Amino acid sequence: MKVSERVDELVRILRPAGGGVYVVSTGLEAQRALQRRIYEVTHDAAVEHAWRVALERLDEARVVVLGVPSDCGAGFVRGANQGPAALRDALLSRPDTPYLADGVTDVGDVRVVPQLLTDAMLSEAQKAATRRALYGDAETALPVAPLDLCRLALTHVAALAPNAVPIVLGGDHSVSWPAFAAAHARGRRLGLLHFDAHTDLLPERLGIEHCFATWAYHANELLGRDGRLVQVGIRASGRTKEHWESTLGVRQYWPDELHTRSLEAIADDIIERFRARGVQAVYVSNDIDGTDERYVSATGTPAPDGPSPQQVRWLTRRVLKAFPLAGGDVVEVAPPLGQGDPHEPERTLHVAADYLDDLLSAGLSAGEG
Ligand SMILES: [Mn+2]
Repeated sequence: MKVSERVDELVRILRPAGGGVYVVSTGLEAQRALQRRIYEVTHDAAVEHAWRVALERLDEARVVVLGVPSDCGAGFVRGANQGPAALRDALLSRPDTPYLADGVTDVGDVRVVPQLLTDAMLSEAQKAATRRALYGDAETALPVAPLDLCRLALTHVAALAPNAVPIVLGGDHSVSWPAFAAAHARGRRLGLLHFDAHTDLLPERLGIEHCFATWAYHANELLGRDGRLVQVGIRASGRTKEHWESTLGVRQYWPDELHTRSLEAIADDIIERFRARGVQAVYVSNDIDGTDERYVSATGTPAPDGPSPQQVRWLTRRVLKAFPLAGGDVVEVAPPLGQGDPHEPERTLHVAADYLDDLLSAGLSAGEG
C-alpha cells in the first residue's frame, strides 16, 4: 500500500483529535473548542486541514497518540468515552507536557459507534448499514467497530512511522487488546506491565471474547503464558493470586506485597523477570483504577487500598529505564464520574496526565534509539 493510500484510509477511519465521540448538538461546541485548541486554529474549517497535514508528516513522529473513546461499559457505570477528550484537555493545560513536544503526533480519534465493540459480533447486514453511515459505501471492506478500527489505524501508523511508539488514550480497557496486539505484531519480544485493580484475565465474559475484562487474557496468550505479563495493584478479583499465577503463568503484585516490600525490590524483580525471558521492549497498560481510589475516583470501578500515584510512577519509570517503551495506554478515566467529590474529575485527570507524560517521555527516548 502506498503512503498516500494509508493516509487516505486513516482520514476515513479516524476523526481529528477530540472528535471521536459522535455528537450532533449536546457537546458539539465543547468538542469543536477543544479541536481548535489542539490544532491551534481559530476556525472549525481549519481543523480538518491541520489534521491531514499532521498525518502526512507522520514519518517524522517518534511518538504517536491515538484516542479511542470506546465505552462498552466496565460492567458497572460508564463514562470512559469522555476520556480521550478530557485527557487531551488536561495535557494542553500543562506548558511543559511532552504531548506538545516535537516528535509527538496526535493522529486523532477512532470514530466510535458507541453500540459496537468488534466486527466479529456483527451480522453482514449490520456491517453494511454502518459502512454506509460511516463511509457512504456499504461495499467497502473497512471495519466499523472501535477495536477493529483501532487495530487498523495502528497498522497504518506502524507502516508510516516504523520507529514511533504508539500511546493510546482510552476508552474502556477493551482498547488495550488491539493496541497490545499491534505492538506485538511489530516483532519484538515484549514484556507487559499492567496496572489495574482487576486481573482482566477472563477468556470471555458473558460470551464476549474481546472486552474490558478479557484483553489481558488474550495478550497473555499472545505472549505464550511464559511469565512476561506482570500485573500491579490487583485487589478486586473473585479468585486468589495463586489461582491466576498457577493457571496462567502471570506474576501479580497485590497490595499486601506492595505495602510490605520495598518498591526498589519489586522493580528489581520485574526487571530481572523480563531480562530472564529475553524481553526487548515493554508495553505499559495503565488502568486508572489500579491506583488507590483516594487519588482517582472518576472511573467506573474505583477500588481502595491500591498503590499511590507516586508508587505507580516510580515503578513505571524504573522499568522503562531498563527497557524501551514499545507502546502504552491510559484507560478507564471517566470524567462524568467521581461526582459528589468537589476535587473530581480534576484530580483523576491530573494523575492520568502525569501517567501520560511519563509514557510520552519514555516514548520519545525509545523513539530516538
Ligand atoms: Mn482493566
